[in-house]
Amino acid sequence: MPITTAYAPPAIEHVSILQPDGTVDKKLDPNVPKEDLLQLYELMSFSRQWDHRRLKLQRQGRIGTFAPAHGQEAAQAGSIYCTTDDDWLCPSFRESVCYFHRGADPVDDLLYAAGFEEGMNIPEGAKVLPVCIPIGTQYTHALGTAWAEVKDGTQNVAITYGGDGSTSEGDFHEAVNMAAVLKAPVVFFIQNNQWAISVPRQWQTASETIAQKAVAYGVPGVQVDGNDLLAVIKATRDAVERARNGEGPTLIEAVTFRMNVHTTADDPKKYRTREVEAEWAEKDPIDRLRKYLTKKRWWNTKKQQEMEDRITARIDQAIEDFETRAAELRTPDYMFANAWVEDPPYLLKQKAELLAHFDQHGLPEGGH
Ligand SMILES: Cc1ncc(C[n+]2csc(CCOP(=O)(O)OP(=O)(O)O)c2C)c(N)n1
Ligand SMILES: [Mg+2]
Repeated sequence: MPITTAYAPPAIEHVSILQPDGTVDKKLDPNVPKEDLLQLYELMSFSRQWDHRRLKLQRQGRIGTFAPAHGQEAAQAGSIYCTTDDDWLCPSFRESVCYFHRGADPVDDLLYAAGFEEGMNIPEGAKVLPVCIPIGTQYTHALGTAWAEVKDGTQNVAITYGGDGSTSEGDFHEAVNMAAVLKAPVVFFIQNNQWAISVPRQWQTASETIAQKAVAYGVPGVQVDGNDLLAVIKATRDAVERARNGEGPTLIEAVTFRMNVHTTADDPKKYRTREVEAEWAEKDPIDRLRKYLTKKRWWNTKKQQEMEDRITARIDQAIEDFETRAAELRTPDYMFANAWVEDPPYLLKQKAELLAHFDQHGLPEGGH
C-alpha cells in the first residue's frame, strides 16, 4: 500500500471587518468608541505625513536613513491601541506609529534618524524598548520582559513586532516556542508587508500563511487584514486578553503592504510592478477608515482640513526644534560620544588629534 503524503495545511481564521469601500461587517464590529477612532485616524494620518516629510529631509541630507510605516498604519495603530502603558512594546525598526501612540516626541525621532543617540533616550520607567535593527532579536526580548512580568505577579503583557522576513530567523522560532511552553503573555504581531527588502513573501516560507506557524508551537494563530483597523483591533484585543488571563501567547499575521521604500536606500521599482502597487493603493488603510468615519457622519471635509492643518503645524514645529537641538549637539567630537562610558586611551588620542586638526584648519563646510 502506498503511503499517502498529501498535505493539508491547517485551517487558519482570517479576520476582515472593514471593507475598502468603508462598509463593515456589523456582527464583528469591535465597537471602538468614536473618540478613540478619531484619535487613531489622526495618529495614522500624522504618520503618513511624517513619513512624507522625513523622506524629503533625508533627500536633502538633513537626516539619515529610516524605515517608513507608509501603508502599515492600521496594523500598527490598531494593535498598539489594545495595550496600555503598563505593557511592554518591543518593536523592530518600522513601528513609528507605535512609538507615537506611546507618546514619543517627533523631535527625538528626527534626532535619532540624524545619528544623535539622544533621540533614543527612552524616559525612565517607560515600557518601551529601543529600535531593534538586527532582524528578529526583539522577539526574545519580548519573551524576557513578559516572563519578568509573570515573575513579578502582574497581568501585564508584551507586544512585539516584526516583518514577514523576520519569521525566517531562528530568534522568532526560539521565542514563540519558549513563550508557548512557558505560557508567557506575549503577542507576536507579524506585519506581512509582502517584502523583506527585495525578497518577496513566497521566497521567505513555503507555508501558505505565516499565522499557521503557530500551530506547530501549540498556540493560536490568526490572520487579519492588516489594512483594516477594526480587524486588527479585534484580533489583538483577543490576543491581549488571552495573555492577561494567563492563557499564553498568540501569533497574529497582519496582511498588509509596504507602500513605499524599504528604507531610503531602496528603490522598489527594481523588483515590483506599478500594477501591484496600484492594487494595494485601493486597499489603503487610511482612505478606508475615512470612508467609514464619513459614512457614520463623524467626519467631513472641514474636519479633514482642520486636521491636516494641525498635522502640518506640528511637523513644521518639530523640524524647527530638531534643527535647533541638532545644532547644539553637533560638536566636532560628537562621533566619539555614546560608545564608551570611559573612552579608552587610543580613542582619547584620536579625539585630541581631531580637535587639534580643527583648531588649526577650522571645521569643514557646514560645520560637520
Ligand atoms: C540579522 C539581520 N540580517 C539582515 C539584516 C538586513 N535587513 C534589514 S531589514 C531586512 C528585511 C526585513 O524584512 P521583514 O522582516 O519582512 O521586515 P520589513 O522590513 O518588511 O518591515 C534585512 C534583511 C538585518 N538588519 N539584520
Ligand atoms: Mg516585510
